[in-house]
Amino acid sequence: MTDLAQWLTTQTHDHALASAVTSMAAAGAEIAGILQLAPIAGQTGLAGSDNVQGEAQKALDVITNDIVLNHLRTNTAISILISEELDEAVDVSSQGRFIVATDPLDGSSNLDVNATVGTIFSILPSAGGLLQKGSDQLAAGYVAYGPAASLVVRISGATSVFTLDADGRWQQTLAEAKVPQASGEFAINTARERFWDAATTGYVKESVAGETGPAGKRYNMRWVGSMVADIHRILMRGGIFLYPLDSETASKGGRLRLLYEANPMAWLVEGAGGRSTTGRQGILDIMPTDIHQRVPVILGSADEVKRVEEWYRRV
Ligand code: AHM
Ligand code: MG
Repeated sequence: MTDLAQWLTTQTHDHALASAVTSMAAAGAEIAGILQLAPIAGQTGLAGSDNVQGEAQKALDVITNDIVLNHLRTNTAISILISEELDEAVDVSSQGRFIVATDPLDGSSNLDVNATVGTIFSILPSAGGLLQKGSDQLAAGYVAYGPAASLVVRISGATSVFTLDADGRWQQTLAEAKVPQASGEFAINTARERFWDAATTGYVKESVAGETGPAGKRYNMRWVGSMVADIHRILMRGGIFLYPLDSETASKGGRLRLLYEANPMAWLVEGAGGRSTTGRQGILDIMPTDIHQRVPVILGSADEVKRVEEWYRRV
């Protein structure tokens, strides 16, 4: 078996970059252990504070943010940490060559029901400053805390999948994830239909029409409500994930965050042969204006994403 350290030597000659990925993987392994025992430790409730997005923080949002910060603080390759849970970017090491942007605990509303949550991260060159396009990422990854803990990571080549073993090591279980080009599965919160724009409505209507409709095939719908879980499914077996701009989220720019949700996921999905867009622009081409900026997110199997883009051109 190939472990993460061995794989990293095949992906980059830059030891500092490899160490940044290693630090996030180590944080993920520690978080996996904490989550397994959180209900016993009484950590699944609210922390009593709000984050910068005005969302109530769970105790574990705060705990996992501290775990990530502690792992990065001991790594002199890291200059700055941007986190969903921290209003401002945090200085780490003045000589550090890399910025890490993270959502330490994505989908935390799923904790109370013991469903999959995740940690998402993006690694950017310090030289580019806080606001850089997703295409400038040097590496990205997430950890999905499901029945097994899965680390999905990409430097610049393939998107690769690792599983946490009993000794706390990440063992490669899929060398190259490949998102199938075609799929019959979509993931969207359909309870928001009344807020959707014409393109989203058109795409979903076409999809639920089944074999005799314009899409000419039958679709299934899946929505965990945890981006990491929904996108992990798409990476493994195809499909499309949509959190589009809708009339309720339009004033904020969307629901999901560009730097630590949309960009790393788009980087991983594209590395696995999939496609990503806001509907009107490639996610990785967006020049950010704020570290906590929100954007519409549509990504997954290339044929399905192209069909949504086609709708956006039409309406
Ligand atoms: P979070 O970062 O506060 O956990 O929020 C992001 C999550 C995503 O994981 C998920 O795709 C989305 O919010 C779910 O939204 P909804 O409540 O509309 O189902
Ligand atoms: Mg999140």
